[in-house]
This record gives sequence, C-alpha cells and structure tokens, in this order.
Amino acid sequence: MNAFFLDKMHKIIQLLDDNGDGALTLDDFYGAADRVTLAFGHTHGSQAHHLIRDAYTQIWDKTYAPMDSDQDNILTFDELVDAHHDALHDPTTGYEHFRPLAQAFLTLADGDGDGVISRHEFVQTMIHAFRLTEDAARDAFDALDETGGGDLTHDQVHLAAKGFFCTDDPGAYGAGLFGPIAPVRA
Ligand SMILES: [Ca+2]
Ligand SMILES: [Ca+2]
Ligand SMILES: [Ca+2]
Repeated sequence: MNAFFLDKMHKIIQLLDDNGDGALTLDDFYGAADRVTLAFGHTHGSQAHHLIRDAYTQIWDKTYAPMDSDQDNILTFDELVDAHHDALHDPTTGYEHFRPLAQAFLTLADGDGDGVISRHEFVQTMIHAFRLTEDAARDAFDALDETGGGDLTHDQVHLAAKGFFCTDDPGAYGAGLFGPIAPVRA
C-alpha cells in the first residue's frame, strides 16, 4: 500500500463519517443509505431502503467487522486500512466483497431504470450519499465518461469502484470516483 491508498482511506472516512469522530460505525454507513434513499424519492422502510441498508450490513459483517480488532464496533483509521488491505486490496477477488454494495447503489441511482447511469443520476448520488460538492461530482463523472456520451454503464461504474477500492494506482480508472484525493500527511 502506498501513500495514495492511505490518502484514499482518509477520504472514505471523511465522506462517510457522519458524527465527525474520525472513525466509522455501521450507523455512519446507514446514514449514507438513508440519505441516498430519500434523495431518489424512496421512503424509509421501502424496498429500495432495505436493499441498500442490507448491502451495507452485509459488507460491514463480512469485511469490516472481522477487522474491528478491539471489537468495539468502531472502525478506526488503522482498522479500516487493515480491512481494505486484507479483504479488498486485490483486483481479482477483492472486488467481490464490494460488488453487492456497488450494485445496490446502481439500482437506486438508475432512477429511470434504463440500465445506464446518466450524468444527473451520478451527480445526485454522489452529492447525497457521499456529500460531494456538485462541481466535484460533475468532474468525477466527466473523468469516468471517457467517450463523453453522457452515460455510464453499470460495468463502467463497477470498473471504477474496483479501480478506487482495489488498487493503489493513482492513474487507475476510477481513482477520482469520489472527487480529488488530497494528500494527508500524518
Ligand atoms: Ca463516525
Ligand atoms: Ca475498533
Ligand atoms: Ca438511468
């Protein structure tokens, strides 16, 4: 793991840490699930809400909870790095841990159900689930939409998520999925 990967881990905490304590809990994940559910016009308790909450529960139970070494149900930065290093940081098998969650996001984000993620659908997801600014969300989309067609296929989004979560290559497709990565110096 290189400095870029650690900077990405800082970014993940920053994006998802609802209560600002610098660590992640399942409630932080549910916060993201709740925001994106409402943003796409679904109600709490709806099928869509269950879909994305269940996906977060699954990734927490299978991937993150085993790395919560002191078992306090709080994932510190070091525990998060260990979880990603051990479970996800492998382009061939690592992404299978992540695919169900990405697929749940795709199902919600593809609001018109046409099988592709439009720029608008992508930008709304990034703003509401991950609190990106609108400018950062648009830039992230434009970096992924290499042909400029205005839509991303589900496979493209999976490829981007794999590039972000399962590699430490700053030039990987998807490295800018969640906006610019600021270098963090300890
Ligand atoms: Ca937190
Ligand atoms: Ca812990
Ligand atoms: Ca769509």
